[in-house]
Amino acid sequence: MLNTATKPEATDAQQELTDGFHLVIDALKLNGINTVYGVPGIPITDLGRMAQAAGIRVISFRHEQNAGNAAAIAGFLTKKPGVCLTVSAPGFLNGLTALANATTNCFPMILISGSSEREIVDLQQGDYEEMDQLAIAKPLCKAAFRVLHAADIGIGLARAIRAAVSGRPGGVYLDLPAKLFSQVMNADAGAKSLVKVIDAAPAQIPAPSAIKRALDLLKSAKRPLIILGKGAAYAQADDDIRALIERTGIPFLPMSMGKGLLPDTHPQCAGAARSTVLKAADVVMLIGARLNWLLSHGKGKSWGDAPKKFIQIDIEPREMDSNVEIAAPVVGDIGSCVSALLAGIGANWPAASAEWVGAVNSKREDNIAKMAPRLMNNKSPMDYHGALGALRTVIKERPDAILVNEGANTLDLARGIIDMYKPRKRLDVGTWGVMGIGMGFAIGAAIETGKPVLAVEGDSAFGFSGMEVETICRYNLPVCVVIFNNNGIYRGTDVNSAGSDVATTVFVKDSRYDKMMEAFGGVGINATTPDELKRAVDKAMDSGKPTLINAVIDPAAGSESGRIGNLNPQSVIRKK
Ligand SMILES: Cc1ncc(C[n+]2csc(CCOP(=O)(O)OP(=O)(O)O)c2C)c(N)n1
Ligand SMILES: [Mg+2]
Repeated sequence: MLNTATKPEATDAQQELTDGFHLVIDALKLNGINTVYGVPGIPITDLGRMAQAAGIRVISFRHEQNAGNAAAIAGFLTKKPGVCLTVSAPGFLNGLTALANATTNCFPMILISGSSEREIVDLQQGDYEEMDQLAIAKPLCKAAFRVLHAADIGIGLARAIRAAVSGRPGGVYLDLPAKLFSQVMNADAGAKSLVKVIDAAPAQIPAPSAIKRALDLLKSAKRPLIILGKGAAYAQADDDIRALIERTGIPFLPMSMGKGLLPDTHPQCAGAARSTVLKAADVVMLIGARLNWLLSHGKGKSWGDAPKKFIQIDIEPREMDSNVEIAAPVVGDIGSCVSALLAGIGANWPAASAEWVGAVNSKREDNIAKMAPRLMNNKSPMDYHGALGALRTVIKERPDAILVNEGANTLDLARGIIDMYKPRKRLDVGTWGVMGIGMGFAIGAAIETGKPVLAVEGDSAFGFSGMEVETICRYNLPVCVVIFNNNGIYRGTDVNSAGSDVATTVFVKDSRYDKMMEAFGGVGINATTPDELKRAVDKAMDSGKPTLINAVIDPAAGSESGRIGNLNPQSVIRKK
């Protein structure tokens, strides 16, 4: 049903009217967008109220970046664009970081921002929150549109939805100037102007010749490897991906957010033998994974000297040859590509060589065995391994729970230690390694899935979005935040060699983050041993109550920048 207003003075030919506010809401609903994340203010406060009154769930945040991150992860989890609604200039800029991050990570998202009066903005006459938002957004997202007339709202939203989800998904900016909202038009004409987007992300079928080339290469491999990226998780082609891997018997390596597509405990999972398989493989098939810095650009030391050939499955043709030559590009959506590969493989595909599979397995078993005792230590204060050993069991016992993870050591070690069992259950810092996704992702995931969320956060990482614990309490979300409190960034032990200020990487010692949660009526717990931590998390996950656990970690346990310390530039004249 369209929302309508009746013009009071209309008499004979009484006209049903609608306006920009109602058309935006109707257009969202028509396209199945039932949740919006945002922060209210001029000119979108009433839009939020009216959307809520019209049955859209409007989740109000404390900062737009977190609302934007919630929208972005909603897009990743549902394949529908997550919508973030912000005010002009500063609110828009706060949301823009999340939009740019969504674009980099290929998450479909639409940032809708109110904006100030075009006539004044364009003459730079100093309007309230003046900013040429469209121009600023353009280079940071996949597409950017502005709607000036109420009659174009339907088309504007349709274009935004298509741009966000079709082809390689990404962030879209939609600029709605304040004046648009109160523009009035005939309700029938308004209803007709709306567009229900049909087949927003059309299948992109790979060429049969590309499939044949890929299979020929794969068949010739002696030491094949499949790498699963977050694109593979996004595709929701879980059964076919699993069948492809199991029928070929090829070892697979999941990227961080590709974890759980097949369980990390699957006999073909090479996660615990990563450095060995990257070096030794002769044919590598990338499924929704890019050869960016996270895979050392497909060359150099981590890939070893053995010659390699790549098969790459990606929806974006320009991804091919981005870093190294791709011998067999397969361009199409991952679902269609994997199903075509499966059809080509048929029933008689030769199993991967026992020698190769055996070598990978023995390396993996060695590494797992080496790690095992460290995960069982019950030290106090905890080290990362002891604390993560406890959380690993929590997820093993609750494979449906969603794990959000950010930090440096807290991220890198959790990624390796906590096994995932189901697809799209691990949400983290992604391509940029950005801090600040924590509470936004946790809230978005809880709202979209209704599943319990465990957010494992470095104390620094948490600080970027920490105020949203109030939002978690306000909406009574089943989120358990565990803060790995080591008193700082990487370590809590740095000292400033000059002056009286503390070192740049340390925080107030022995802070009690659990008290923050208590301030808003949630459960706060201070845990000093892995056993205590496990008990507290179990309780939180079972009760579904908003909980924050301050996990006391040895300030000396971490290392600089976690696993990527090598990326720090070094001064050669550091010590005079
Ligand atoms: C937006 C943003 N700002 C800064 C950084 C740099 N950075 C990387 S990790 C990190 C925090 C690491 O500390 P913490 O979260 O406490 O994890 P720990 O290593 O101590 O476990 C920072 C600030 C970043 N990645 N993103
Ligand atoms: Mg820390």
